[in-house]
Amino acid sequence: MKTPVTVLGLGAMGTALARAFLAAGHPTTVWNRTPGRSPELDELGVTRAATVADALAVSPLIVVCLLNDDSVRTTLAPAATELSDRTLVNLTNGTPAQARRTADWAAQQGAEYLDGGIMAVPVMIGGPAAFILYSGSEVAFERHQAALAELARPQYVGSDPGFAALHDLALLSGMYGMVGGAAHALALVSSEKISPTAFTNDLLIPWLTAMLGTLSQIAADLEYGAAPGAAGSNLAMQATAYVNLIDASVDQGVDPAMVTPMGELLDRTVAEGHGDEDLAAIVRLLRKVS
Ligand code: FVH
Repeated sequence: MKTPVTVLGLGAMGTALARAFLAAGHPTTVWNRTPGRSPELDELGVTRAATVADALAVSPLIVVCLLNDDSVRTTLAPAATELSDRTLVNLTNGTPAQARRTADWAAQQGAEYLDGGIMAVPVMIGGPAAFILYSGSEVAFERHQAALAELARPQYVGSDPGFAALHDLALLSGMYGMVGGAAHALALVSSEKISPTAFTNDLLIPWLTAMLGTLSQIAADLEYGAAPGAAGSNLAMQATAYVNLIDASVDQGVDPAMVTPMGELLDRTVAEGHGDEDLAAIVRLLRKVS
């Protein structure tokens, strides 16, 4: 028999997780604060627990996917004694500090702890593009890796329980930078009679795709250092051109709120003497190291 699994939380993501476990043949018990949520799971054979304690009692593997850290703590605390000898996998979005605190608390209850960062939206769960980052107990990860693989490709990023959250938030930073930049780009073109769809499909996506290749170079410069004068697109030049991006936005009636901070960072980096360097200098500035 496949490992029985409990899923706490039947929001959009928890429901997708429970559905994937059920589809893979795992006996699946669920609990949700608001009872009766996601009725479609009933015909897939889910078991609904009346209380959190009941839900924890029946499975060695407990997956929690709630709104935030507060909801995880208030949900688990009253049933803490049921966590002994369980593996607690917390896929709720949170900070590294929250993950480390929950790991300490879980250890006090006699549970193994894995923190996770889901790199997918609900519809991707169980599909090939989804992956989930895990950190914390390596023993627990190896024991339950096959079950966790039913949800998404599992990627273990270290024994520090905070590392999954750190990687998750770093990846989300990259995503929000991209969608924020795209939102500003679309505001600019739609200030004229330009098709947002054609602009996005014919120009924006190919451009961003081509620029993705530069990220590896920035990372390598950061890690190993760039040769002096090696910057192909030096920051002083970029800071000068960036002013046009702000001015044109204002001229077109577009709020520059999304793009102004990057201009300020470019200016600061140049002012601190790094105008002949590439974008790795901005990373150093953000990390406040010289
Ligand atoms: N959905 C997504 O695209 C992203 C993908 C990446 C990972 N995130 C994180 O996953 C967590 C859950 O997200 P979700 O999409 O399932 O969120 P909702 O559909 O809003 O469901 C929220 C569930 O949390 C329950 N809940 C809220 N507050 C409490 C509380 N105080 N005590 C107990 N449970 C609580 C809520 O229950 P109910 O409202 O139905 O009673 C839902 O089950 C999240 O960390 C994302 O950042 C999703």
